[in-house]
Amino acid sequence: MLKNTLALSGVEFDDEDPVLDSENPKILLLGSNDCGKTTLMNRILGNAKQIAMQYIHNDILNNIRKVCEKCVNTQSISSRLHQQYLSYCKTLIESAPKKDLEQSPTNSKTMNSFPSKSSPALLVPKTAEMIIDLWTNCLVFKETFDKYRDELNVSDSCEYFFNSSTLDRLCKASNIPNFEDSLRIRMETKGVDTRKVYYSETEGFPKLQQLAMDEKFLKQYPNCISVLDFGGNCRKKWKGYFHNITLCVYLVNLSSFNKKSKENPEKNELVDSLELFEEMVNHESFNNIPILLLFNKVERFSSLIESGNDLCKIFPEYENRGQSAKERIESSLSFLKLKFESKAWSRKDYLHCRFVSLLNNQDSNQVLMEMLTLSKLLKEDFVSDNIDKKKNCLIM
Ligand SMILES: Nc1nc2c(ncn2[C@@H]2O[C@H](COP(=O)(O)OP(=O)(O)OP(=O)(O)O)[C@@H](O)[C@H]2O)c(=O)[nH]1
Ligand SMILES: [Mg+2]
Repeated sequence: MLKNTLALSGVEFDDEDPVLDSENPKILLLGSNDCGKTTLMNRILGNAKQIAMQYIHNDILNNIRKVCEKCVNTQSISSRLHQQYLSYCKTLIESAPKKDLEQSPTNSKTMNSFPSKSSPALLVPKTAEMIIDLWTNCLVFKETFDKYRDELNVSDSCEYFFNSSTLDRLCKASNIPNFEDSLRIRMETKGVDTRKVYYSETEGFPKLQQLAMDEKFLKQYPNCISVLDFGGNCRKKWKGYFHNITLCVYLVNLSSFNKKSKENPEKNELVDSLELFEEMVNHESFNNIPILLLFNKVERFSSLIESGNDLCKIFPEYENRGQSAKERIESSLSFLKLKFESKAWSRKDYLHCRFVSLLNNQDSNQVLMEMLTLSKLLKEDFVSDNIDKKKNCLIM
């Protein structure tokens, strides 16, 4: 068996295909952790991938715990915290889970049962009240959050989940998570999550991938592809999936330029993603295969640059040429695009770069359309009829 170990990132793969599903065209979603691969999968599925409320509660409590621990354990912060808020922090640390959530590799269509090994940490209204109070009234807590969010690796969706109306809604026993919640939750993927998804050559993906296929649905969306969502922190397990590929989507987390890589803690996350990209894109398994390079979380990147962050901390060769915030954002994005393109030295003709936010509906719809177009799965006339709509997408 041919085995190919990639030197820098530790990715191993061979020519065995564990999916045994070679009839369908295959789209791979690759990239380092937290770049939005599972978010993209959720976009493809519509809201078919239901998430149990406990997962959301666990995610919120886990994120709040990290900030509370920083507040309690750092002398200079705890001494500035009002007694009441200090006691809130201690209570929240006690009631929170101690680990980031993981999503096991699965082909099942729902995640409505909690993994049996972990005990669900539930967000009761009293706990939610403490979080809301800390978040809205405690300046020291908010400052700590802003200053240490990258170091603590809290989720990019904290602002959404710590919001009082979201928390109030999520605490109600009768409530089920909505689609927005499922897009915002952060759960690491373990291994590879493979889904069969349906599409039509003249309509693209349906708004919602149905779980029970009835005749009417299959008539409208008769074609099938496999989409593989790889866990960014399990690169050693990415073996055996790299053939019969129709399209490779490589995602980059633009907001990660201040973070350390979880996979290689001595490296910067964005640098790690760049190196991984170079190894992936130039490998012979990807010869002649279109690559869609998605620079994701562009809205968060823009706000980071606006608030004074700069790429030259990690790329000393970067010269900021912009005066206004808008110019600085554009100049940083162009720099990153060139940087990634320069790594795809053998694959220039096959590379398509886009700046997107997968939390944005319009960007996401364009990405889904582009995935099918690049995979050549749509009828030519349908593609040309729809090409104009791309003008609103962040394309450079
Ligand atoms: N601000 C912002 N957050 C995003 C965007 N896209 C995804 N996210 C969030 O970023 C996190 C990304 O999580 P996933 O999609 O699970 O990341 P992943 O690439 O599957 O990560 P692994 O499974 O660990 O490899 C989630 O909390 C998403 O809600 C975006 O465009 N902007
Ligand atoms: Mg994932």
